Amino acid sequence: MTGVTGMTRRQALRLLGMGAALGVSGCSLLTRTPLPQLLTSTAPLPAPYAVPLPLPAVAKPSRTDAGADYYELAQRPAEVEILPGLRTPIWGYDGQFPGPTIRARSGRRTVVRVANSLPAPTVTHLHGGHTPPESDGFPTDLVQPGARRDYVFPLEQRAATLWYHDHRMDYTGPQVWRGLAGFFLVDDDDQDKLPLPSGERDVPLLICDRSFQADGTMPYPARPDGPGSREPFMGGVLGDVILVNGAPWPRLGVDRARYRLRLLNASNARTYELALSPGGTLTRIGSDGGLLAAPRPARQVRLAPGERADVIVDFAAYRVGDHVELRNLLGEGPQAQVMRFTVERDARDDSAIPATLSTVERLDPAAATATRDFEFSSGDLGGHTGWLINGKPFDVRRVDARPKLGQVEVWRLTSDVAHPVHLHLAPFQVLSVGGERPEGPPEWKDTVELREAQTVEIITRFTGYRGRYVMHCHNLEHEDMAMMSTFEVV
Ligand SMILES: [Cu+2]
Repeated sequence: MTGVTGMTRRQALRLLGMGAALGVSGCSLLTRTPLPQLLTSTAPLPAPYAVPLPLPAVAKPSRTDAGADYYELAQRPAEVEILPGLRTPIWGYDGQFPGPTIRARSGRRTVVRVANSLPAPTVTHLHGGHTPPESDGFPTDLVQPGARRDYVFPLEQRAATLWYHDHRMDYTGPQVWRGLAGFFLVDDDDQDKLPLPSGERDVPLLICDRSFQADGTMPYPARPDGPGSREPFMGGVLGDVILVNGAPWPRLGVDRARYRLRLLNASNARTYELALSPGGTLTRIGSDGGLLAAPRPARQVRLAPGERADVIVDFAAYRVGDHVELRNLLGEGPQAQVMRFTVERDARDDSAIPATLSTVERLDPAAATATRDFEFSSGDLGGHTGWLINGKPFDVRRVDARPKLGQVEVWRLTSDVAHPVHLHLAPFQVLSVGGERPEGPPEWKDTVELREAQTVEIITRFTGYRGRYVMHCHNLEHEDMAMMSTFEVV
């Protein structure tokens, strides 16, 4: 394996990071490394907080038996009203955007039959799922138009906020952009015993950005001359409309009570730093991989593409009639606004935030049997720029790492510009960020943001299944332009 060697390399990367921070025209100054670009809408955009927050439909199993629950989802084109008065063509699971929410149970086998009625092949991945390889949505395990596939999820994993989305090689960006994403919530007995807000006060919020043409369509930048040259958007596509559960800057009326908000950044390339205005506490109780050991109050919560955070907001801290905005501190103008809560009434609240939420085992680096280095950078791919891991583009015929089943490994991830890195199969803990150990007890994650010119060390144990999986950048434009690597659990 190629590794990051010594200070010279690191100093060089730090310089590149400065370039990225000073980027002009969407490029890093020193490297010409492309940064995400805003795609500007030509449609008239609604005033913020004019549209009520929709909640995705909860899917019902088509049948259940002693061993499993069975769901059927049809991927199909549909037209929906996203901007008031305009029809927007989408591709949706069951024609919906977001797709139906699946609520499943830890340890209960869940089989999802995906039928493809779209004019293009698809792949479905359960993000955060501990899934056998044949159902994990390897990027070339295509479901052709007219075909269907049963994805089998044993769900031998703890309660967590997962999501499912398209994962087709080279086309994940456009296909998710068109609407192929939805929530998949796993519950378990341990979580059920806690007095956390539930029912109508347990609200999934799928946050993403899109742009709209005057006719209501959500165009996605074309690939002018083949893979790898989606210039100038190869750094990532940003929309100028912030959608929550598929609605632009929506509003939600709430009781003066605690709410559990399941925040998911389902954007292609936009990172959020979420905060309440006029101020307030977001108490983090869960990460990508389920409940934390203990609640962690925060003023802001940062989410890179693919990441989730479960937070509690206690609206009893406000008065009836107050408006509480959820804002993105990294956005500008309308992109700094996400949604707005209005405190409508006093109400009884039997919920609580227990001081102990769960038990999180700390993985011990001394137990690691291997340490591997992965460097995420742009590079030349024969005349055009591509996104590479250890200098190589994704190649389905190549396996870059062969961890052994049951073994603990440390993976050292280094960036040029920011990359949110997602590991399939194996939940991990962050050991260090830029050489510093993160504060607080460990959390289970499946996606971690590498900031510019940064090294993040993660530790994981490969359990459950042997076979072929991927690790990749979850900036979907980077992913589509080859920033993906295959590992095989042996
Ligand atoms: Cu990336």
